[in-house]
Parts: sequence; C-alpha cells; structure tokens
Amino acid sequence: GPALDSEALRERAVASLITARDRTTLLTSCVDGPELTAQHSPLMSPLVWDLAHIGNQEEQWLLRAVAGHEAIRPDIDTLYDAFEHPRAERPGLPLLSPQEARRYAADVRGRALDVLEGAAFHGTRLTEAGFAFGMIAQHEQQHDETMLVTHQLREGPRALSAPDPEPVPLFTGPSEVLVPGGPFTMGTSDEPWALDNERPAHRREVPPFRIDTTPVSNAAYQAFIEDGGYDEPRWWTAEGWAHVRRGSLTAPLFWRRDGRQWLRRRFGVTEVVPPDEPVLHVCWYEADAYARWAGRRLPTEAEWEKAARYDPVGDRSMRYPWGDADPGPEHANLGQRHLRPAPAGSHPAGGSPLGVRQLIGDVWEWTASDFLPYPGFRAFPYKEYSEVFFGPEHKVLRGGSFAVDPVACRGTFRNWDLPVRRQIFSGFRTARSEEA
Ligand code: AVJ
Ligand code: FE
Repeated sequence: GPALDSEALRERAVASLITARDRTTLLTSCVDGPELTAQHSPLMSPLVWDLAHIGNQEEQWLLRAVAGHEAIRPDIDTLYDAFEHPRAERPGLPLLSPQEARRYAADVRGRALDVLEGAAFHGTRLTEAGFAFGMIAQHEQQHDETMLVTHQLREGPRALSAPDPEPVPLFTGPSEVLVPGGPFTMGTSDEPWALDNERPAHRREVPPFRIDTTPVSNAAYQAFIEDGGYDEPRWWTAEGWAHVRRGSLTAPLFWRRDGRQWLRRRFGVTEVVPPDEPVLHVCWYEADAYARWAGRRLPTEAEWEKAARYDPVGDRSMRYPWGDADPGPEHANLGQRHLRPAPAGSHPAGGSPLGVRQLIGDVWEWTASDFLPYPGFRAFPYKEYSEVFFGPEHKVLRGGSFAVDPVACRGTFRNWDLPVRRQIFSGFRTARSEEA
C-alpha cells in the first residue's frame, strides 16, 4: 500500500471532506425547497434526509466517537438512523427543514475540521491513518451517489448538467481477454481507508477464465431485447423470470420504445439510447439472463478482482488496473465529472496489464457472487456498515460508476444490492471459463 505520512493523510482527509461537501451542496441546491422535502420515489429518501443524515453520521463518528464531544442534537439521532426508518417512511418524519439541515451539517463540519487539525493519526484504530475521516468522506460521497440516483428518478426539467465524455472511435480490439489461472491476493490489509468488508488480504485460487474487454454496450443489450430475450424463460433463473413477469419488464429502467428505436430519459432529458455506451440501469436478473443468452455468465467477484488487480509480470495485486497511482481523469470516468458512462473502449490508459478496460468507473458491474465476509473478517467500526448485509440476498457489484468519487473507489471496493435493484448506476460485463 501507499506509505503516506500523517501530514499527507491529514491533507488528504481535509481535501476529501471538502470535495464531498461541494458535491452535496450542488446536489441539494440545484432544486428548490419543496423538491428537497418531496419523495421522488418510494425507493429513495427525500434529499433533505440524506443531507441531515450526512451531518448526523459525521457528528456521531468524528465529533462524538473520535473527539468525545457531547451530542449537538441527541434528539435527531433516531430520525436519521437508516435502520430505524425504511426509506418509504422517511417523508412522514418530523425532519429538519432544508435550512435547518444545511446549518446543522455546516455546524458539524466546522467542528470536525477543528478536530481534524488536532487529531493524532496514530493511536486508536479509528484515528489511525485518519481512518474515521476517510470513512466519513466516503460515507458522504456514497450518499451523494444515492442523491444522484434520486435526481435520475425525479420527474421534471433538467436540474443538473455536465459535459459529455470525449467521444472515442468504435472499439475494435479483442472482445475478451484471457486471465491465466492460479492464486492471487484478494482484498487488502494495508490500504488505510479500506472499509471492513474489503479486509483482510487473503489468497484466492482462480481457474483460468475469459472476461469481456469492456462493459456490455447498449447495442449488445438491444440485440438481446430484439431477439426476444425478455420473452424467453430459458435465459432466466426461476426467480428472475418470476420478477420479469411480475413487473412486466421489457427493457432497462428509463427506456421507452419509439417505433424502431429506443429512447431513454436521463436527468430530465430524453435522448436516443447511445449504442456504444455501457448499458445502465439493469438489475442482476437482467445481467444474468443476458449473459446466459450470450452463451456466457457473469464473472465471480474473485474473477472480477483478479482481472482488475492482478499484474502477471510482477505476480502481485495492484491498487487499480493501471497500477498503484490514484485515479486521474485519464484512467477512469469517476466523480460525477460527467452524467453518463463513457463509450465502451474509452480510457485505454486505465486498462489492466492484460488489456481489460473500464473496470473502474462508468458503471457498477454486477458479479455472480453473494455478498459474504472474507476469511478473517472483523466488523469495524460498526456491524451495520457491512455485517448485517452478508448473505445470499445481496449480490456484489464492483468497479464504481461515473457517480462514484475516487475516495470511495478501489480495486478492492465492494458494493452490494438486492438482485431486483436497477435505479442504481448498474451495468455488467460477462465471462466464461477457459476449458482446460
Ligand atoms: C454500500 C452503497 C450499499 O448506501 O446502503 C451509506 C453505503 N452505508 N450509509 C448504502 C452506506 C451507510 C451503502 N452501500
Ligand atoms: Fe448512510
């Protein structure tokens, strides 16, 4: 891992907190008050809930747990406890108003920066290497992505805009890459801000397999639709087929057929589905069915991570596909710089040593795997971050989307969700076992 001294870590913590708050401010100031308190979908919280929850988590971890401060607002903790109130219930709670929520989050932030200035970065596990600060910056960025999902679900005119990614020539390289079999190191024990579920580093045996060079594109997914993929039970698991029938699914979320072409609504603007862009807003069942139709399968989580981190020359696991350097714009489409994934085949500089592209950024990639603890897992700093979600009901997503900030994205980073979810920025790539 990177050996940063405590001053560099402190600077990184300050910068990460500021970047996160700038984004939170953008996402909660580009619509007016009633839109912040409205519920745009029963799947999501009102934006003003996310805002105060961000402040409340920061208060609990940086002010109370790290610095031992008294609670500023002990009365609001249960309102912003995600386990007390499911999302659908949140608009009915006596939430802070947008103005109160902004003031509260800003008040907490001012005190947190004071704590950060004087914090010893060695000492308790929570402050070692500034972990608690990195955890809270990642938490805010994760809610910023959640708020961006809410913006995508919101009806009404465009509120956000960003330049489109650079166009690239149609990708004509090999469609898949052979990853040699053998053990590799999965997870990490030395990335300072890695979350509990990414730990510890351990060896995994992975048989040889082939994986798509790029994420599956809209054009490829459309071929599955046009071939009657949604009408053919044989491509679907039993649960997936029941889900497709129940919900009358015929295409990714936000798609609409218009004669011979498909349109999609993206952040308040309708456009023709761009053929070269990675497919977005598919659930695990759709990804799994497409893969079967294509004569392939989803990669396991271990396969995905080996494709993303394994350097066959050095026989070691790297932080990212391109090496150990932090992500730059040349490597990956991250950080909501754009409001869409980059075309399939973009970012050759972010490719792996074996030539797999776009593993980081663009779209979250569904894997075949259930969300399970690594051998030697220890919940830290609280069971409700990861441990309570382990089990077969959640599938793992890897790699991060265009809406993920670099602080919350690593070759080891694990996301998870229910197999029916598709409002998230989810796509996939496929794989197949290499015959011995
Ligand atoms: C890791 C994205 C599944 O949003 O539920 C936010 C992150 N945990 N607050 C989620 C999280 C607590 C989590 N995911
Ligand atoms: Fe949260």
